[in-house]
Amino acid sequence: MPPSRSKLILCSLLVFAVLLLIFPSHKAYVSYTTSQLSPSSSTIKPNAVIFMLLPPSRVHQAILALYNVENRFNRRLKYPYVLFMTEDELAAVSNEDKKKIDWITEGRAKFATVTKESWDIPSHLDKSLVQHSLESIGFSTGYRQMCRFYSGFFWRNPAIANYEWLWRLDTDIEFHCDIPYDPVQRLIDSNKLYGFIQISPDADFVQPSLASNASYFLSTHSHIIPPNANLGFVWSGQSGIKKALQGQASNPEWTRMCMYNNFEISHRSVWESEVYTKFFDYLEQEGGFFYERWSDSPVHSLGLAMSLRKDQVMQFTDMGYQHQGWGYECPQQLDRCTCLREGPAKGFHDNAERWFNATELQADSWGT
Ligand SMILES: Nc1nc2c(ncn2[C@@H]2O[C@H](COP(=O)(O)OP(=O)(O)OP(=O)(O)O)[C@@H](O)[C@H]2O)c(=O)[nH]1
Ligand SMILES: [Mg+2]
Repeated sequence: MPPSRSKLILCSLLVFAVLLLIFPSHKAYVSYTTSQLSPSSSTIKPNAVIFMLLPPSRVHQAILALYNVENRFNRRLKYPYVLFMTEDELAAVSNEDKKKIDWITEGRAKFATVTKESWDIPSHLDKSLVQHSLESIGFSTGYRQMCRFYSGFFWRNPAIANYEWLWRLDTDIEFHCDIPYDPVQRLIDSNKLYGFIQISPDADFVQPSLASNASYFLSTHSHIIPPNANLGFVWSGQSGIKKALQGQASNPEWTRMCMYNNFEISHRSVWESEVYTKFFDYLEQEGGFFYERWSDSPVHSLGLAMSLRKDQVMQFTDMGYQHQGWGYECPQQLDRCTCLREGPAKGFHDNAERWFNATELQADSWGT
């Protein structure tokens, strides 16, 4: 007797369900090629990921940050999250916390481990010098590992290696405004490669030789530096830029201006560029991530200044983004913001002009 119509439908549904289990839906995000960076159809979802690095002691803080990010924009945008930890750190995260994260992010967050290469103190370093630096400059080994990871490795980690747009957030952050648009799409539509909110100076006494090393690198690699790179962001005035190009600049010529990169949306080509990868490799050999406290914020900024033009960067000013309880921009007259322009937001200045109005090298000065 032939099977009834309803049995046939039931069977096909079962087969379909089994197939879905065996072959989960293919990647939900379409890749952009670099040539598609020009204005694109907003119906194509950017291939982007939001990622954080955190030790177990910051899991609760991360949960609050994720809840805020979901409420402010990502429940709508639905970007996936990757939460980076070392293997040992990950083993210390409770199932209860994992389930909370799963719930808050509607299953879009996954934990990933940092590779040993990107975390362990490199074997070519002198351990006694590292120890001396930890005692004299301060900043824990974990902090320095974090700075090195963000300086040279995050984009290479297998968990985010297939994403084109990389959106870093820290655990100690809060958005005071709803974000009703897609910031990644905005970068793409505007043909930008890097998005930031704020610029801050970093201290030089904890990284006494970073600037002179960057200047030496610049002088030995000037042939690969793009002609309109925004060198004036990190080197003071015409004379500072010229000295830097000659390999003779150090802290006095360094503006110490840094992208405040606890919020940072970047296209991976920024980090994969010949200039940036060679710059990081050079710094790594010099050992300053552990002999001093070279931070990822100035390292990124020195690298960006050597590789990007002013017009390849975008600032976001309407997010009410705050890091670690410090000063932030509470935008005027935006119903979607819940911040007060008193307290930490009072008198806030984002220093964005330090990138966009930076000194430009006179055309005939290159290489002189
Ligand atoms: N896995 C791991 N993550 C860390 C460690 N230290 C810091 N992080 C993460 O790295 C990010 C930046 O760390 P913070 O300590 O907030 O550093 P910061 O804001 O640059 O520095 P301060 O302004 O000096 O506090 C945060 O998201 C932390 O969760 C660590 O030892 N292990
Ligand atoms: Mg912080």
